[in-house]
Amino acid sequence: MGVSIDEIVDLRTWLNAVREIGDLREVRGADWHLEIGAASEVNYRLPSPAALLFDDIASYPTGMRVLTGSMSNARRLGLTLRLGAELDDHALVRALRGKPGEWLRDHDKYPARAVDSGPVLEIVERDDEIDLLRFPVPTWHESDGGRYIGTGCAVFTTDPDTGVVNAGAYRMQVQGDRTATINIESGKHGAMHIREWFAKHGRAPITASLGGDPLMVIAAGTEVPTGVSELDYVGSILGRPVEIIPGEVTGLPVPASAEIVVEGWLRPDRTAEEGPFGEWTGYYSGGSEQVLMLDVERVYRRSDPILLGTPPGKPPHDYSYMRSVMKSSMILDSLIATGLPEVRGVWAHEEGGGRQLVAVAIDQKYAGHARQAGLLTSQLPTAAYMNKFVIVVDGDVDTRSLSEVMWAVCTRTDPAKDIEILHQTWGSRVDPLADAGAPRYNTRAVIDACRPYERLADFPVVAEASQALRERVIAKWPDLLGGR
Ligand SMILES: Cc1cc2nc3c(=O)[nH]c(=O)nc-3n(C[C@H](O)[C@H](O)[C@H](O)COP(=O)(O)O)c2cc1C
Ligand SMILES: [Mn+2]
Repeated sequence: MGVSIDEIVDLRTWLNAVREIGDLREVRGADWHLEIGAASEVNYRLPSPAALLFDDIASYPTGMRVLTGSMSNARRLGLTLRLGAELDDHALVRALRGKPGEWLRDHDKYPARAVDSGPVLEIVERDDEIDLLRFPVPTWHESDGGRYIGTGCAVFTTDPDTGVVNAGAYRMQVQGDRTATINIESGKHGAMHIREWFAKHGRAPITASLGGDPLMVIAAGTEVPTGVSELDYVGSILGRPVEIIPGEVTGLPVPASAEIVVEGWLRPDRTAEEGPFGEWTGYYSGGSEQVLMLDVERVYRRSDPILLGTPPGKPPHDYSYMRSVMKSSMILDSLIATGLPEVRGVWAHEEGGGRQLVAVAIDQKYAGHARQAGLLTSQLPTAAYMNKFVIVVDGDVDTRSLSEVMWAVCTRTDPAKDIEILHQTWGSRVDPLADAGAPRYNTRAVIDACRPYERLADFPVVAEASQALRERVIAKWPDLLGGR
């Protein structure tokens, strides 16, 4: 089944491709209040979740739609990254080897291109014509503080000195007809741009795309280095520039093929209470904080727009699979780049949000190899932030399978000598265990779940059928045993 990746130029053509591979389900009659969020959550827990396109949403006109589950399996994530829809989890990570480095290296060959028109200009709403709740913005989780219009979003800011555009995925909560808070962690590029604009000009210009090709969310939600525009990074992934239209009031980019884009200004004194919101750690966060609030002056949209929802929550959540794949490939690349030999695989598990639990497989070549792999991994710049557990397994163990990894821990780890605890390592404010106001250290464990090196030759033999025997019986009874 040949889906032509080059034909994917926006969310509509992306949906066609997803429909063609049998991965799209349309859901009618859901309520924006909790039902879209809960139906999406139930879907993420299925073995291979489909993409859900909600239409005929309660009290909204047909055509005002919400999409979730856009990148929650290997087929759709592979399509979105333009790598193909035929890869499985490991093949996707392998296909990504070296790619983030290439995308970065080539980004300046694909600067975003300004154009005059595009589907996003189909409808332009100005000032008091604007009502953000014209869109079926979900209340995603039962204890959320409100309706989040920005989950699968890309918030554009600029560096006031260089003009370089940044795109970050930062959650946006509707606060009024024409206002929405934008919750950005203070170290992020968008937050730095906003602080610089406030210091120099007393306000900060913003555009935010709230629906479009999910590739933009992957770029906006991934740590692309400072000074590199995520727009150019997306151009580099696509091999062609992203087309943008300068916004009427700020001149900031409005992606020409987007579904919905808002534009306006942030001002230091315009804040509102934000949250709580069910977050990727699996807990609610926020609640009492005052957060900067965007005064929306323009809405650019299609007549039947699709809001791209990527709600987090207790994993698996909307983008936990994407995060795992991206993290796994970046950690694999950087671990191999250290020169460590015989690395067989890496998986940054969804249970730990792609950060807290990383499994690494090696073929042991010398005494100390396993410990070296674990300690190195735990401190790689791509893996160190918020990590809690690195588990090192032998190459016969599938890092992707928690069941296999934990079997190795149960049978190859001697807790008294095979668990190294590290102190004062790189933690996070969003760690549910973190004490408010305390320094953001954490502790972590490197678990050596490899067979002891000195016993490799005489360690008990694994009691399972050989691959050849397994394949023979599957071939003999394909209907019975062939399903995954
Ligand atoms: C779907 C999604 C939602 C996210 N929500 C937030 C958020 O609300 N606040 C935040 O600071 N980071 C959030 N992140 C993480 C940032 O987007 C990520 O760190 C990104 O690198 C930020 O861009 P920047 O590096 O250009 O600042 C989210 C990521 C994804 C994929
Ligand atoms: Mn950035």
